[in-house]
Amino acid sequence: ALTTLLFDVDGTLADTERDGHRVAFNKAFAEAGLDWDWTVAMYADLLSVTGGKERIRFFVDKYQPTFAPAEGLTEFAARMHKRKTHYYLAMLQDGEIPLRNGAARLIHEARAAGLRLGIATTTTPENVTYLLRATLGEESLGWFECIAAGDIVPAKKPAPDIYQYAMQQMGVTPEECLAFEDSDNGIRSSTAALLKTVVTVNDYTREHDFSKAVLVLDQFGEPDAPFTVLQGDAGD
Ligand code: XBP
Ligand code: MG
Repeated sequence: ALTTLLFDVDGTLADTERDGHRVAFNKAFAEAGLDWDWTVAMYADLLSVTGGKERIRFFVDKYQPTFAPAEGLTEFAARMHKRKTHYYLAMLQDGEIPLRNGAARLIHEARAAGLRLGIATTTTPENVTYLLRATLGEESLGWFECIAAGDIVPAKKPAPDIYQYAMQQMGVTPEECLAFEDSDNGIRSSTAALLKTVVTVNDYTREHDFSKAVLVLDQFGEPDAPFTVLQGDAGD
């Protein structure tokens, strides 16, 4: 029987990428005196790589191949990423990034139904706690038995490791869990961990391949603004 819901964060609980992470990366580049501008369009390509440090290195390799920082690319990316995280956390703290439509309702209803909750994300741990605190309140940090995030597993999504880590921490099997994702890398990770997966799409992921999802929705929805089923049967 279903006992546990496992949530992705970026793109699933909140639309964090276009107006959050992307903007924070650009602020870090500007602060460092670099004239790099990750546009909305280019960021769709950059999102093919999960993890902010990994994404910076991917960008340099592909778009700035002659850029060779004296400290080395790994160190440079780590240093840039620290500043990016600083700017991103400030945006969360200022309440600039809301949860997606229906996400809070789903979490409240799941708790009321006695379901266990966990998080499996490639983003930095503080990004999750700041988002939850700013949107659902301080006490919501305790609603999630496991917040599996960032570099806790070396192989980020699409590898299954972060979901397997979360399930191991919670002592649950894939059969009793349902995962919530928004992207190709996300569903590759969750299904490789043998998880049934519900997808809510967003502007960056609408065209991704979700053939392995049990259900694809445009959003979680609210009673007065219901979701549209894009694939599967919400009655199952
Ligand atoms: C999210 C990510 C993260 C964020 C940025 O993917 O790939 O890298 O874009 O966060 P998913 P950091 O939703 O599949 O977990 O910069 O903290 O990595
Ligand atoms: Mg995601």
